[in-house]
Amino acid sequence: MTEIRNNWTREEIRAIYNMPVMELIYKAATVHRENNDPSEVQVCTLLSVKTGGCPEDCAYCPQAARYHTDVEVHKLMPVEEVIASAQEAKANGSTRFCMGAAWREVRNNRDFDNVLEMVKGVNALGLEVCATMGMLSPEQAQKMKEAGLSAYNHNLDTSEENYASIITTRTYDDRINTLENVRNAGIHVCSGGIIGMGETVEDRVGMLHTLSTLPQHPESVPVNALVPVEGTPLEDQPKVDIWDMVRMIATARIIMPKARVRLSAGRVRMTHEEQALCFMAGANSIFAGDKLLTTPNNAVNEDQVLFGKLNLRPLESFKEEKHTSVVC
Ligand code: SAM
Ligand code: DTB
Ligand code: SF4
Repeated sequence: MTEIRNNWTREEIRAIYNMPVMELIYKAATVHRENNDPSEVQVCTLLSVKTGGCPEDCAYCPQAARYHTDVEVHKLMPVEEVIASAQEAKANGSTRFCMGAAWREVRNNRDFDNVLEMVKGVNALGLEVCATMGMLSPEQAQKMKEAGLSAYNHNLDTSEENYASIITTRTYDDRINTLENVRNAGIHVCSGGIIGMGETVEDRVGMLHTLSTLPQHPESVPVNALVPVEGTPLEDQPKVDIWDMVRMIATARIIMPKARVRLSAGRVRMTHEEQALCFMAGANSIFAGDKLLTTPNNAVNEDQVLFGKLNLRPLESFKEEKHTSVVC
């Protein structure tokens, strides 16, 4: 069994990231097999429950109010519509339902009460419930936990050094604080980042270093390839090279052996063969559904074909396995 380490050095991570790519994939695939069933892939569905109009200035994001994008702004969806959408996701084979809100932070108001109702309702369907809604206080995290939240997504996105070139309206420490609040409430942590924003290899290494030296590794680590959206400052960024994606996934797999490494945004631009390389390198989770939050994603039936070809199996919900609604 692989030793789980929280004392990785930047030098070690840099050396892994820069290994000859075939050696890197082989090592990652080996670590993956020692720690996980490589045929099992978690399928998560995303729903944007509150879209656009966000006060933050994240340079990649089509939902920031200050950029002129085609995103249709929408206030918080009614609880029943969200539950209906979760039911559909379940019918399509998802075991995790993730609700996204374009907020800087969660506020203690009627919207938050409704979010708690959404979490309860999705939980009652036997799905794992995840949310990504910006910063959370310790008290809000506790309430989310009590409502049945399984995991909270809050990405570091890039290295601490590069953070201010991507986002100026909050700090890296704000991000880490929320991750701590989530962890302390007993909610699983989902945190990763984006490549293809013009960052250096050292920034990628720095972000992976922060994630892998948290007191406990995140249970899931999404690796997003930037989806350049017209109207955002990063609209002209070139497509991410597949080998960069493979290096990120493989390195995350080696240093965080048991985390669910999620092949996230950008998958829509990848061929079946490219996605297969990512699974070989240790990715074991995807977002399914025709849409991510606001941008297109791979068609559900196309993913079914891919899973069939590669003999991959969607992960059973841990909740169904145990026949219980208790989470975490
Ligand atoms: N507002 C909350 C927050 O920022 O944490 C939650 C929603 S936000 C859209 C969730 C994550 O989506 C971001 O942290 C970022 O990693 C990812 N994301 C947003 N726009 C993206 C894009 N154009 N390409 C790739 N990932 C993106
Ligand atoms: C994550 O790391 N990737 C997802 C999820 N967490 C919330 C979001 C990707 C968003 C891509 C751009 C969009 O569709 O708006
Ligand atoms: Fe707002 Fe989140 Fe988009 Fe940043 S990433 S602009 S916080 S919705």
